[in-house]
Amino acid sequence: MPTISFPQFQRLQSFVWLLTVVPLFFLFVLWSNLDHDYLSNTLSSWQLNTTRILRFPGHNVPLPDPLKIWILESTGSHDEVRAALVHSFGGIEHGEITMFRLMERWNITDIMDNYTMEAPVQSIRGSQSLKHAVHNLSLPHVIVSTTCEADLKNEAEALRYLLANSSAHLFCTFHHADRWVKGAHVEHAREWVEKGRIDFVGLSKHTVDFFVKNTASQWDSRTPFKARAYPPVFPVQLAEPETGTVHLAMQGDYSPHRRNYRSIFRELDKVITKVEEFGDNETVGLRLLGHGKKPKVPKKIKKNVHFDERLTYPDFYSLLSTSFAVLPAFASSGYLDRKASSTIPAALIAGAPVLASEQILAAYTYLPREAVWMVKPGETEMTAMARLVGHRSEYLRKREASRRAAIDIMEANRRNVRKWVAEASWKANWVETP
Ligand SMILES: *[C@@H]1O[C@H](CO)[C@@H](O)[C@H](O)[C@H]1NC(C)=O
Ligand SMILES: *[C@@H]1O[C@H](CO)[C@@H](O)[C@H](O)[C@H]1NC(C)=O
Ligand SMILES: *[C@@H]1O[C@H](CO)[C@@H](O)[C@H](O)[C@H]1NC(C)=O
Ligand SMILES: *[C@@H]1O[C@H](CO)[C@@H](O)[C@H](O)[C@H]1NC(C)=O
Ligand SMILES: *[C@@H]1O[C@H](CO)[C@@H](O)[C@H](O)[C@H]1NC(C)=O
Ligand SMILES: CC(=O)N[C@H]1CO[C@H](CO)[C@@H](O)[C@@H]1O
Repeated sequence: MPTISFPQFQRLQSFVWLLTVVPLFFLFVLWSNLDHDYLSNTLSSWQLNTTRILRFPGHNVPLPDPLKIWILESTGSHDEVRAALVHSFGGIEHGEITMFRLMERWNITDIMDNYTMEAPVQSIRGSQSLKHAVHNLSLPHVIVSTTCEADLKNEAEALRYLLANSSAHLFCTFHHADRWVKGAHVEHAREWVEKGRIDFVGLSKHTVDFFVKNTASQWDSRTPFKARAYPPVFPVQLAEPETGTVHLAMQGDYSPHRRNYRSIFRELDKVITKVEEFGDNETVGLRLLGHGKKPKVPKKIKKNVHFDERLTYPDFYSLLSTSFAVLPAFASSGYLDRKASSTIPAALIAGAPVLASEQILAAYTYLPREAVWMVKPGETEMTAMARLVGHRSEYLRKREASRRAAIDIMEANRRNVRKWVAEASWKANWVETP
């Protein structure tokens, strides 16, 4: 029988020792980086990578009861982002939401009224009343800013009051990752950064990356902060789709700077011809759901192009939900690095497949491949559509995958938001732990 002689054993032992210590060392470095180096915030993708910050004890952190949440929107825009934030923060047990918003548009409240909430919206007020509320109401633990670029300016006085006179944590949702190098809103936000009381929230991982790497890296302070990725998705009741027309949809501002209508119109023919080949009396409808100055439609395709203007949100999502494909048709590459397009979450909310490229999937990491139509390299959006219009059973699968993805994202959002708030509670010691 072979025996392990002493020297060999010793070598083995030191090898084992190395095996244990080296990974522990790297793990230690990784953890401490995740906690202290703000560049690590690129890891805070929506996929729960924040769980890797192990020093923070996560779910065991107690939250105050009640947990007071103020949701702020001072510009009268970004209704969908507000609706999503209300749904996600509304999942926190023992929460109480007070909403300060400039206005309600296009019946978005009909959608929000249908949410199942742990944290009910207890009162809805005008955003201008925030400056009184800080004197009259009991102060919040959490402030959620929907349009942080503007809210920090419009409600600067009230927010500075909260910074000085409460322990509230600010979730600052930014929309333009490139507009945070300097300015009054940046100076204000950095006061919160210095106190460790702000999380920046971007609407897709790519905008968070841009914010952290290209924008905040120009600040002259290295105080760590967290930046989170948050896909703004919320539930709506959807009608069952009809058949007979192949609906392609584009949504948003009709401005040519936002969507590339020209090339879509030029090539819509290809799809129409393809559908006519099937001989099933089917037609192609290109629905443009939006507002603004309408683009000029070539005569040839006039009967195929429909402008659905100024729809209420419930109508908008039910119309979008019948689309065979939602076309992003980005007119600028900004939607792939510094801005998050509302088309992608809108399609998921409506449960309709997006026509996506590899670049779109890489930027919008929450969009699963099985829920989209893929444009192949070298194809235009319309050549891809002409290739795909016949794939009806695949369409049903993709529609299902899109609906499934929305549900998964909403659940992940509620879990993530709860965790972010728990981290703030832990840092601020809102609940004394014995
Ligand atoms: C929108 O809301 C208003 C007020 O609640 C209501 O009168 C109207 O019918 C709604 N419109 C639609 C299209 O649902
Ligand atoms: C709200 O829910 C009710 C009941 O399910 C439904 O009839 C109604 O259409 C929903 N409203 C919206 C705007 O989703
Ligand atoms: C709150 O305080 C302001 C002044 O600080 C006052 O004008 C207002 O009437 C008070 N009450 C309410 C309900 O806002
Ligand atoms: C904090 O509260 C005190 C007392 O109400 C007030 O005088 C002070 O202006 C507040 N701080 C800020 C920055 O608003
Ligand atoms: C096709 O459409 C025409 C005119 O709308 C109609 O008369 C015909 O019955 C339709 N054919 C089929 C197969 O649906
Ligand atoms: C940016 C990043 O690191 N994302 C990772 C988050 O976690 C998931 C699952 O652990 C990884 O697949 C991602 O790559």
